[in-house]
Amino acid sequence: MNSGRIVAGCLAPHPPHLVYAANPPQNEPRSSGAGAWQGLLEAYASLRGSLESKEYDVLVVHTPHWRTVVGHHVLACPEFKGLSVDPVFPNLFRYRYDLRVDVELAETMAAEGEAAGLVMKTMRNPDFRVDYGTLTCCHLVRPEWDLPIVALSSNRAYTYFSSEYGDREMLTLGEATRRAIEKTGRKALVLGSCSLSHRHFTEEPADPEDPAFEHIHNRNQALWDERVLGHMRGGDCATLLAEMPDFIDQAVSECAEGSLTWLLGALGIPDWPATVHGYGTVIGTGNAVVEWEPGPAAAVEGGA
Ligand code: 2X7
Ligand code: FE2
Repeated sequence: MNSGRIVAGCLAPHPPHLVYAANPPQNEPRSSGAGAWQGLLEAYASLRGSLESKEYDVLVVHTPHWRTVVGHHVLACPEFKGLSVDPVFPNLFRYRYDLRVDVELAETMAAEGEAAGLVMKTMRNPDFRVDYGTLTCCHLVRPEWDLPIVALSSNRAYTYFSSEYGDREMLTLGEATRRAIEKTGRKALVLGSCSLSHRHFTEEPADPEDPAFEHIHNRNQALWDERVLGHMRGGDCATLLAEMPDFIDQAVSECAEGSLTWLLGALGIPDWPATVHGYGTVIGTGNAVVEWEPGPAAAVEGGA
């Protein structure tokens, strides 16, 4: 029996503000420490604490900020090194990275996706600049960078076709990801790197970390985020998926890039409760750090 399995699946949003606030040596800008995003930083600390008891050998992440028009792309060089700058917030995120990729898993994911009818492409350019969605998410979950990663691009299916079609592609991609993890015998942490509601303010205060400025953009977004988190806590991701197109339309959700649906597909559409480590806003967007233990069926199939 193959022992590959998902050890946990997490919604792990990537506002670069959170890395900025943490002042790691890799990031050039220094924060004021004024404290605007404390709740979300604590949520990530809580997630890291929970993951300490789990053993895994790779982080697999789906990122909204590596956008591909033809197919789903996957990082597939053994190493990537460089400087990643957030194009919208260069004042907050100029991050030097030096990371390893699990190429065997990446190639197996591409093969499984193709076998399921998806267009897949392995990224073989060693000078490719890794996007800030991948880097921020992985840094906040495991700042040590001591494990390899695999990163998947976000295909434009939702924009070019429809949310319904995009969701179908991402569920298929999530299932292919799970099969690749099982086939290669990996113990994997899977990370959907996206915000929930996503309309944001278009101006920053003099100190971007000023807590007086930070709040949800509008009440509609807050209500949608509460509803979605209710489905996660209540173990009803089938209803969450049924409502996904409305959530995307009505709350300008970053789920339109597919990361959350891919995660739910990888986990087998959870009908068991998630742990919500915390929720908070960043420049008006709604963000939640959420963890699913693997489902009962996956735990049995995967073995120890
Ligand atoms: O990419 C992002 C995001 N998703 C949310 C908030 C702020 C900045 O960048
Ligand atoms: Fe984003």
